[in-house]
Parts: sequence; structure tokens; C-alpha cells
Amino acid sequence: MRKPVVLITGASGEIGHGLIERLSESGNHTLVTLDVRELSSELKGRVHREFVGSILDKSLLERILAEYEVDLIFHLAALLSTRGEFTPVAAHQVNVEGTLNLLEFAQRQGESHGRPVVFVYPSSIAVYGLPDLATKAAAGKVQEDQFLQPITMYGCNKLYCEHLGRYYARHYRQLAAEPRAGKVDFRCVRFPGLISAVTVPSGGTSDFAPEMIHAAAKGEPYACFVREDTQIPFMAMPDGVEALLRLAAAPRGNLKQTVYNVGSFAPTAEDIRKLVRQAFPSAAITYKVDTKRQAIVDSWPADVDDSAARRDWGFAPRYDLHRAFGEYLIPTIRTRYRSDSPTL
Ligand code: AKB
Repeated sequence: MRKPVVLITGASGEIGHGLIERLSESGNHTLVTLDVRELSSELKGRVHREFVGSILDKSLLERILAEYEVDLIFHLAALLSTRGEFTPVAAHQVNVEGTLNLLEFAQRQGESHGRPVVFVYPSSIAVYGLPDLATKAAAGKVQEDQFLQPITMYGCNKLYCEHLGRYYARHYRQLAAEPRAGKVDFRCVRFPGLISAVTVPSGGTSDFAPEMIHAAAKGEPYACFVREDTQIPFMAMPDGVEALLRLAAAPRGNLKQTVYNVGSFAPTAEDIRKLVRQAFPSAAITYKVDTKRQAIVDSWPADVDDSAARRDWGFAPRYDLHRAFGEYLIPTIRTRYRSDSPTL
């Protein structure tokens, strides 16, 4: 008999780290992970089985399909927006072909055990593309269906995969003699920039905020690559993980849409710098604008309207900007970089 498990792809990344901690603490789930990078030694002990390999490797997915019965997938593997601009074809392969492989995997799982597979997919504010700063300022909190003209490969990939997920959930093989849709229960959140106190991001364009905080805690100078008035939404990692878990657990009937915005606070780069300097008064933070990365961040909304997520599945972030700094980021980061704590 195949074992029932939760599958997490991209498990070694920032979200995977927090998600594995939370799921393993609950003790209710058997976790199977898939990532090209090995899990940290701390996470290894928390999962039932770790597959080191690519989501593009179909024979590896076949093995997982043959051995395990999967009811819930968190498909986190992705190449982010900055990295994707250096390697757009690789980004498309991982972000689109990889997601297609996982959706097909979920479809086959659902067909084999007869239950819909809940497929939780983190999309991103990168799906938005506001044409200029005046439009961005006037738009304020954007809704799910506005300004969907992304300017990055990553944003295009995420937007397309939102549609692919909807296709698998509702219209898969619609002309076949026996309809097969309904085996993939696709649920998507559009994340803002995520800020973790325990991991440092890489390859994203919202990375200026977490990089600034971690550099200050390490006593290193930081040159912020966007202007001080730059504004996009952010969220503390525990709220991001909680959002994924809540969306996964929501009764199907409550979900009126497949894609939901989520957000917590929307500071400018200068707001973040001020809070970092309050916590680390000697932090040397300057601005050295990278006009190309700036253009990407300028195309993302200043904030998102997440009222649908609050209404349909009770999204309620714990941390606003001040609580995120005061109760999560600064205390945790101070401990993390104490000279006697182990490096991650
Ligand atoms: C990135 O910067 O690419 C990501 C994102 C906003 O999805 N952090």
C-alpha cells in the first residue's frame, strides 16, 4: 500500500524552511520533500523522506507517484525575478515546465486514489506590471484582476501558471469522452516580498528589505539597490507560512476564486532603513540605485487588496510593520547572528 503524505517541492528554499518547521511541529503530517539542494541538517530530521533532484526529472516524479499517495502538494520550487532575468530560458523551464509536471503529477495522483489533490501554489506580486510611477501611486491597493502585464520572465511564468492551475482544476481534457477535471484542487496565493529572520533570500528583487536587515545585524554595510521612496508590500515569513496552511485547510466551498492576494504592510525602503537603524544604530545603510532592478520593483504595486482572502478563508496576518520588526525580525535575527550561534 502507498503511504499518504504531503509533498513539498523547493523545500530547501526560504518558504520551505518555515513550512517544514510548522508542519512537522503539528505532528499530523508525513512530509516528503523534493529539491535540487539537500535540506539543511536541521530540517532533514523533520521529514519522512527527502528526494534530491529536479521537478523537471519526470522519472523521479514517477518514483514518488509509485511510492506515495499524495493528498496535498505545496509547490514552492521557482527561480525568482532577478535570477530569471539572467537565465530566462532556465526560469521558464523551472517555473512553467516544472509546474506543468507537478500539475500532471497531481492529476494522476487524484485519478489513482480518487480524491482531489489540494495543490497550493505561491504566485507573486511579480504578476503585476504597472506602467509608470504615476499609475502606481494612483492605483494604491491593486485587486487580483488589475494590471496583469508583468515585465519579468518570473512574473510572466507565475501568471501563466495561475491559469494552468485553473485549467487543471476546472477544464482539464474537456473534450474527452469522460471528463477528468476536478482531481486537482488548485489554490493560489500571490505573495508580496517575504522577510524571514532565519534565512536570507537570493535571486529576488524584493530582496533589498531582508538584505538590509540581515546586513545590519551582521554589522556589515549595505547599499540598497532601490530608491528610498520605493514602495511594495511585504510580509513576515511566519504569516506567509500561515497563509499557505490556512488556504490549504479552507473548505473548498468557501473559495470563490482560485487566486488570492495576501499582504501585511507596505513600507518604503526608507521606512525599513529607519526601523533597522532604530534596532542597530550603527548600521551603515546607503542607497546605490540599480536602475534596472529599480524598474522591476517600480512595476510592482505599492500595495495589494487582500479583502477576498480575508473574506473567503480568514487570512489575518499577525504582524504589521512594527510588530514584524519588534516581535519577530529583530529579536530572532539578534539571536541568529550572536557569535556563538551556529551559522545556517
Ligand atoms: C522576487 O523578488 O522575485 C520574489 C517575489 C516578489 O516574488 N521575492
